[in-house]
Amino acid sequence: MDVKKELVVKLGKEISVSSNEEIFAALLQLTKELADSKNQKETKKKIYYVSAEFLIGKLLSNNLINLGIYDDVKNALAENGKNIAEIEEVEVEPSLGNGGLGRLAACFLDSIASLGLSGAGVGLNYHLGLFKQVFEDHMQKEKVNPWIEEKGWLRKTDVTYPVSFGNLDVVSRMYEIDVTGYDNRTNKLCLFDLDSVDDSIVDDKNQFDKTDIEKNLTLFLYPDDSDEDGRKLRIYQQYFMVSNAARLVIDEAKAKGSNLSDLYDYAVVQINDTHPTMIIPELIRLLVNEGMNMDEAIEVVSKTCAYTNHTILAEALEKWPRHYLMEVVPQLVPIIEVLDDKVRRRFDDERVAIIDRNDLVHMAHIDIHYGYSVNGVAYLHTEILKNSELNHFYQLYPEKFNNKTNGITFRRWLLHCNKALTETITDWIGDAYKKDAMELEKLLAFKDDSDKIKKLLDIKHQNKVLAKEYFADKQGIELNENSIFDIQVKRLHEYKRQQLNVLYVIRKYLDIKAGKIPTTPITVIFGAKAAPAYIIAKDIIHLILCLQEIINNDPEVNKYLNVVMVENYNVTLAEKLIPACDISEQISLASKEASGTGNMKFMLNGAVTLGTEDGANVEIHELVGDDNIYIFGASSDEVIEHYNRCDYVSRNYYEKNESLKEVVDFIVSDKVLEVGNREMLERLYNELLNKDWFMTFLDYDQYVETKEKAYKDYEDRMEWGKKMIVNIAKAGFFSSDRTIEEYNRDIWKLND
Ligand code: 26Q
Repeated sequence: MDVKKELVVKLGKEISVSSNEEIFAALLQLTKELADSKNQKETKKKIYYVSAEFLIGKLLSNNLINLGIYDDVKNALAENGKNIAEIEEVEVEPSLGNGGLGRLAACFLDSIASLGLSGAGVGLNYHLGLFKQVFEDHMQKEKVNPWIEEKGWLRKTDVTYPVSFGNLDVVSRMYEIDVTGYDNRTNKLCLFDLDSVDDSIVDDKNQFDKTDIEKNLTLFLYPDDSDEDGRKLRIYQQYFMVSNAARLVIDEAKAKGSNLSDLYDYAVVQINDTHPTMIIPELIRLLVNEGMNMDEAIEVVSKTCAYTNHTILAEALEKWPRHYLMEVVPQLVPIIEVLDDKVRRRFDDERVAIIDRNDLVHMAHIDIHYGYSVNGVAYLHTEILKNSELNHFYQLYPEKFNNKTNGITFRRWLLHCNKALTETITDWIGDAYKKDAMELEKLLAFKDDSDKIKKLLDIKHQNKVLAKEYFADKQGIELNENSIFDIQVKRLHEYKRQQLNVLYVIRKYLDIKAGKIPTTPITVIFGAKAAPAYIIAKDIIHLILCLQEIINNDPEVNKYLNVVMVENYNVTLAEKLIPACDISEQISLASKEASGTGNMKFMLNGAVTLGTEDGANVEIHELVGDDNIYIFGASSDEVIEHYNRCDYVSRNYYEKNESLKEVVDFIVSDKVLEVGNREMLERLYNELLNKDWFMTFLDYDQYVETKEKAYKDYEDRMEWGKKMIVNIAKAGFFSSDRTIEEYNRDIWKLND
């Protein structure tokens, strides 16, 4: 295809005289046509990945890469004085996810299409997505975040379904977004919406009438720690999503010849955490409506649905009061009661009941009893599920439990975001690794080759310069490209322990003030949104922003240490920061981070991990070996022991440790109070001293010591470069292509 000619036809004029917006629109059209031509006939069995979140990021460049025309487009534009990076800027990033779980769903869609599997994502078309974060007075404020535009990837379809709630009947509409596979088929992401939803009911403080379901149903994505207020609306959203998904599954199966008793030969529904769990009673309800008897319907659905667990935090497991369900989805309650009744007849164990004594419906319990597979998302996570968190269930159904260690799509997280590294790797080992990620291991042959190492160090430096330019332009932030980029970007949560990193920053600041100067300057970079109702998380952001102000303006310190918190961290910013990173902070309290996927993205881009033995860090450690990772902190067993014995007392650590005491006291020192808010800082200080539920103080000493070691090792550039090579070479295991092959082999079995 002559890309240039196609573009000129679409533009109706020369590229050189077209605006960036016009070129974006033309590329959008071209991409959609090409994607369409790769729609393939569906195989008998299809995977439906049902998820409340799909954090897809911008799509233009990824689609061009997957369709094989990125370079042609880039060159055609360049010949006409246009820069593809500027065209990318025209696209608005949809924020249809909170974090890991939503981004994983997006990576999976890419891999499902790239492996040529017949599959679809099913979710909701949130009009405003997650809030946009801005900083005012050193605090997070939430603003609306519209993303739907006249010219975008969404296609309106004619598919509509009636959906009934207790007090309201509505008619849905399906929208589609093409999911292009890398040199393969095109699948669809199906997002359901309501025509009556009205963006204008949201005021400038992000507030709206929560009772007007017809107008608000798909306005927002709920943050992962939502307030009481939004809970009922979340049930409306969840039912709306699964009711549509169930209809889609059944309609498509029937169209392919299913008599519904064999539904599981035509469809597999992967339930992404408990948010889509109501699809189980809903499918049962629909099958019964089609004339099937209840017992058979339950059996058919149980052979169709599989569940993925993404969290071990007990407080994050969804439990809905039965009376909420009675109000919103009364038609499901008798079915859920039958499901509970059957469980109670089989097992005399309150802990595995679906409806508990307090009349709470445990969504995960529905999935485990009435799905045929339960998987965790990293080795350690699955072990903890089996041996402690879900042990009662594991005893009942050992055969259902399996591990699927997460992965990331290398198309976005290497080919797209790190062009220089991609080119160099291709130069060195050819491009087979683009389809078979394990080929990256060939790079190990170069780990003692000083020219190759110099080249890698050089690419890292270039990427720092690119990040510096980007953040200077977009956020007015100054980054020192000659400093160590030490990065922690992820949702803000106490278990992820941004506060531990902050304690280190204070330690370093005080050391520099006392004349202990680092050899190489350090830039500690944070990026994180806090759920609007998560008070302590917002206090931590406040402290980071105060430190940023104090440290970056202190002439004695700012030559050696800088603190930067980027605003509104999202997929686009991740693509700029990750390739520029030296040290990847993965410092969750062991046992709490199910997997993490940022850890994999950093590793693939040549950063070295500083982390605890948690989630997929355990597997990274295993792959790269002790010399190429910095591991510290209490083990998950020790942590679980502390919780069981209730014997962790943070104040004891504080009182016994001079360095720690000095650092913690600094939070409420005059220096910080001068720029910050007393109430917020004192609350955080007290929380750490009196509670510290995620054991920051327990790991403080080891963290400081290990980080100092990493900084010192960084000085030996050749040795450090070797660590970078090993990390990149060993990252192949974390390709989501591998993960999806395993899902297909063990759970979906699409090609049987
Ligand atoms: C629940 C109830 C009410 C409102 C919101 C929620 C809610 C929403 C989103 C609960 C949890 C989430 C998101 C969880 C999540 O992102 N988990 C992450 O999943 C990743 C992919 O498997 C893992 O790598 C991370 O370790 C895990 O934290």
